[in-house]
Amino acid sequence: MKTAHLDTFVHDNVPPIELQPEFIFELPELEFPSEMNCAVELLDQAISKGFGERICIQCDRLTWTYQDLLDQANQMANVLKNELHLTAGNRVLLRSANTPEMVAAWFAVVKAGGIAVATMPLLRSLELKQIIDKAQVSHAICDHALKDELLNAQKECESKSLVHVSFFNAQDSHQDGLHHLDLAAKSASKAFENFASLATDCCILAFTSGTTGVPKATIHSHRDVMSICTCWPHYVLKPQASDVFIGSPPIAFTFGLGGLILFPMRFGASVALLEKASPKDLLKGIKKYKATVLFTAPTSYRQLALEGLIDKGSSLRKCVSAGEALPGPTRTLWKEATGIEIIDGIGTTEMLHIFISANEDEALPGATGKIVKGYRACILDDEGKELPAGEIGHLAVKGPTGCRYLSDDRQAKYIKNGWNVTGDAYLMDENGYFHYQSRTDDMIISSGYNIAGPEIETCILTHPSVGECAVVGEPDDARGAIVKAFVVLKAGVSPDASITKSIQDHVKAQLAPYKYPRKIEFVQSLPRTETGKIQRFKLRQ
Ligand code: 3UK
Repeated sequence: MKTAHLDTFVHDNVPPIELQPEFIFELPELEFPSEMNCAVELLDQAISKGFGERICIQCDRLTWTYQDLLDQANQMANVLKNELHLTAGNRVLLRSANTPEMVAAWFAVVKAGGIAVATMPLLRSLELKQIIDKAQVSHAICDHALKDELLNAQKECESKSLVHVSFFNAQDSHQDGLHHLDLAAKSASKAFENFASLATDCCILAFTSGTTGVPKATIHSHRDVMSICTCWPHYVLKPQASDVFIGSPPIAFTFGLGGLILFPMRFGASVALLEKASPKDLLKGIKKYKATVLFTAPTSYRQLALEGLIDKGSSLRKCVSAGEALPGPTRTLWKEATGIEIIDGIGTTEMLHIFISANEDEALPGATGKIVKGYRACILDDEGKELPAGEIGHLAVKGPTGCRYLSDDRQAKYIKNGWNVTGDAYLMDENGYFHYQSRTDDMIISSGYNIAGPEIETCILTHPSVGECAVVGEPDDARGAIVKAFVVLKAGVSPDASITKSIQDHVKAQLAPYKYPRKIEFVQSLPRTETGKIQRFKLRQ
């Protein structure tokens, strides 16, 4: 495999070919030219298509057209190249909430042939340090308000690879000794000579911490980015140029990168970016920007619906849920409140975006959906053999994107016979719908029974007093493990023995009796990752 990069660090650290998944390009629209830069495809091409004067990004502070974003990105790219000595293949860390400047910086980096390493704003110096060392980051672009943790991380790094740090959106930037990308960009040229990358060159490293452990960096190329823009959005989401996208996932989470930046731009639509995205902030944003396409996680849908924050009169027309399994009761609540059927989809950082999903017409409550065009999926047993319909096993998928960790032993665990194995227990039914069971390592084995926590969670969520819940296995001498539920009660309900019994009876009445939660602990909130996932390992401790 060749590269156009001059700095070949990532290229030199891709997994060996025998540990890579099989890539398939069965759709004609996935035949990309060998030379391609996805930033040019999505941004410069939008101007060529005549979208220049359309709104691209809005936020509290400003509105940018496609032309504005191109100008900003080109000016930043010139500064990166001419002042900060960016070389093709260098890794550039981005640290910001979801802001227009973060998007401009992302495009600037990718246009210049750099590799964007977007990070979540809540990360602390220790976590940033791990990322900088792992990816050998040479440049960082950071919102001035978030500078302290980054500067600390830079000092603490073993590798000393991070040499150029630049800031934007400083309130008062006079002679503070720091480099200010936005100020420098003002006097730079709006014309930029885009880097002629190969389609297979890396353009982003997406970090994923999984449930525990040292973060892994997944390698994605220009072709991967264009592939995810081609498959799920065209065949499932089907947005229009008039759509206004909004949502909660950070751009550093590939769910957010795709849903809030890449996909709207692919269709000439626009995005309203929120720096904070609690359910209340989302609601305010939906009203203010008359948003039509919402991307968020299951809990956010549940909260918006339960608290009566949303109604049928909203501007929304499409709602996408990912990151965690969407419980049937949450789908129903949302439909009752808004009249909208949620589009569920499972994606992973390794696969870059969604590969199993169903649109509004095909949605089947309790199932994630069917395989997205361009991908293939099956269920494997523990030995890696394909299982027939109806049997629970390991979800395996392949398509135009796939898992490539940057120098990481865990690569071998994700790939089986060319399939990407996501770590999820699923079953496929006779109609090709995929039904989520649990994470494979979260399966509870009690008295010899395999119990999938999410099934019990779904049942508990239909209890009228329950706000949120999570189910884990608790070690037990007699049974191996017992089912334990952590429950957040709805406002105004107080925890006592009668509620415990009422929830237990509710489960026993609907599921096989061995599945009922023998223990229930009431909590104020559930521990979650920044991407909205319940941290079950914390509950098990
Ligand atoms: C779980 C789901 C059931 C599942 C992601 C959309 O979540 C994303 O990526 P991550 O790497 O996590 C992947 C894991 O999350 N999961 C995600 N979506 C669903 N489980 N139903 C779902 N709809 O365990 C999976 O293995 O953080 C999601 C797009 C891009 C993404 N990166």
